[in-house]
Amino acid sequence: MNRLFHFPLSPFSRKVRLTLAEKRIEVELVEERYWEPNQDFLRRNPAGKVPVLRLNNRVLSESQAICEYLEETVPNPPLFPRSPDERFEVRRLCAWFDDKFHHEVTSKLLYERVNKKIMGLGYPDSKNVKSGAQKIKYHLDYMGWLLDQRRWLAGDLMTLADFAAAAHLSCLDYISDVDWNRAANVRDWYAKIKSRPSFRSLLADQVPGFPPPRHYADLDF
Ligand SMILES: N[C@@H](CCC(=O)N[C@@H](CS)C(=O)NCC(=O)O)C(=O)O
Repeated sequence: MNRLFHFPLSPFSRKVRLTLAEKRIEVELVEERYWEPNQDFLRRNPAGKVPVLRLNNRVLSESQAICEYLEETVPNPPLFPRSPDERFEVRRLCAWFDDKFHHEVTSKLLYERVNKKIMGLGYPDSKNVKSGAQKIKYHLDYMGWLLDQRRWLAGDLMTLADFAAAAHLSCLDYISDVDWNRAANVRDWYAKIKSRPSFRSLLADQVPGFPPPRHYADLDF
């Protein structure tokens, strides 16, 4: 049985879930409390991070490496364009969201408000929350600027870059930390992604103690 060891509000897990669903690869989702000691989990991924995918008896970790492996082994539907220049742009933007956005926004808002509580690490640090709330504005503006020139973030096709971005933003939307009124084209982009069948399982996620706001699963938010 193929399995994805994940955590519902892990953006990296979400990127892989979206890729698997787009490519219609069925997996059983196994929730992993990665912060608790677990030898089995460390054997699967010595880095101690989710997501980990068990696929046809292979154990795969690192979300970008997993998604690129899936792209190569199950090419349809493609989540990368053909030309090296366009593929470069997809990879650049995946790194933008998984490195820069993650460091400046996701870790400052989601990890402070939710992960700390779940892991028993105390209260949010208000300095970090303030910084994340400030920085997300710049990222939404950057996305708006990209979408002024392109239909999707990396070009005229929907790609893994859109899923990387949507994975982070959907986690933040779960805690109402995205101002969708800031840029109409970003809101329209998210509405398009959110209405894809691959997004359904993300919209059904529930984290005990943190009920999502009503708009989170609403396609007409
Ligand atoms: N580069 C990794 C990052 C994965 C990651 O940081 N996952 C977080 C959960 S969102 C985690 O497992 N953190 C545990 C840790 O850093 O020890 C990937 O893309 O898979």
